Amino acid sequence: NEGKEGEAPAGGGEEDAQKKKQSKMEDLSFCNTILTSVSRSFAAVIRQLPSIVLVDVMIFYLVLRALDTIEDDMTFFHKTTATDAMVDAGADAKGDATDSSEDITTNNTIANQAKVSALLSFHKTALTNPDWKLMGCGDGDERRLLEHFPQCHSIFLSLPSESRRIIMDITQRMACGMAEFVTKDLGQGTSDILEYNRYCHFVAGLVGEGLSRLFVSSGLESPSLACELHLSDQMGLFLQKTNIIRDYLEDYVDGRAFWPMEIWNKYSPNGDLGYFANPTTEEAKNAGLACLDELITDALELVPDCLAYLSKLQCVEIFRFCAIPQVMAIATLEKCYHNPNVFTGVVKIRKGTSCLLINSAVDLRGVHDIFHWFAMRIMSKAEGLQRQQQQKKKCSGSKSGDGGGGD
Ligand code: RWZ
Repeated sequence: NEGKEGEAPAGGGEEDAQKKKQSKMEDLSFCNTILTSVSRSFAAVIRQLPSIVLVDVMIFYLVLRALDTIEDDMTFFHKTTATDAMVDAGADAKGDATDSSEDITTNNTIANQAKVSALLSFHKTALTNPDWKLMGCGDGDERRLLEHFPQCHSIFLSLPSESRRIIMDITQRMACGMAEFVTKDLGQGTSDILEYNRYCHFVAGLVGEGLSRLFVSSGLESPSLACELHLSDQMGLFLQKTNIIRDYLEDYVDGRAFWPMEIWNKYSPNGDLGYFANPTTEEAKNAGLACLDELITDALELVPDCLAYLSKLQCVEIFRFCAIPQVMAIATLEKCYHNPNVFTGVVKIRKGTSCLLINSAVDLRGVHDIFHWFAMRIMSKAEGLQRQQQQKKKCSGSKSGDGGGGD
């Protein structure tokens, strides 16, 4: 895409042009390396995309990952930036937040204010100022991504203008949605299913919309795909809900939980989401499992729309890019169903299983078969549990007048 954006070297600038090309190569190499370090699995599916969309999707991922790192940072007021508006926000916050930290509430409020302004200005700073970067936010490779953001920006600038427009639009709308949730106390999860869906729409559903638009603008998919906003949203929701279900413990101990109270409240007798974490009693254990199963059932309702979206794809590589995370998600949900490990540690699908899934997710038929197989396994587990419960009822209260044959 380089020639397009008019970097015509004015007379005698051939060496300059050479240098620019060299540093562009270094920037692209940085993006490729950092992508692999922040997400092995996404790097793999992105890398098999046709070259006309590959870099666009890669930059889309890195930009949103940078935004996500800002959203996740819990001590935001400590951060400073290289540029304008955010420096002001950071400076204000620093001035007020004394190191004595007597008032944690005040510090959190300040941190949240700084975070909200960082999120709301992200598209105007990170995506318009080529020197923008953020030091000391997040850890490890995510921190490195933000500290070296100009290298990402350099490749962003070389994308076609329509791709840049799409990435900017989605980034701005996602940031706006994230900002709405920063000020909410998520220690006890989201409130109702509507709010749970809304959060998932911002952080994942919009990704689906952006990807559809990038596919269409590359010419690899039909323009009508960009109109399937509901289907692309549901694709993102299915992945996000699966992560939220699986990451219960990790998110809960971090103080940012997403399980909707409208659902978990039915199972927690003390009105605390933490009731399910590391359960010691049989009651707590069973309550957690019942709640988990209901959340999984809610996520499964998205499956028909996910299959409908996949059925509209024409390009095989794009199909695989979209289908692989989906089959991983259904496998994860099956593994989580009624699994007490969700409440004590991490649940991961076996390496052999993921290899098999990657190899089968080549066409709609393969994906259908995988979804059917895991849906059947979930169904047998559910039926087994139901039989168990009926058995218990019969033993304990045969005099209770319950006719027996439940549904
Ligand atoms: C897949 C091109 C990290 C971009 C967004 C996603 C930040 C919060 C995390 C970039 C699958 C997990 C990655 C659900 C989309 N949002 N949720 C591209 C990104 C699920 C992907 C990750 C969301 C996202």
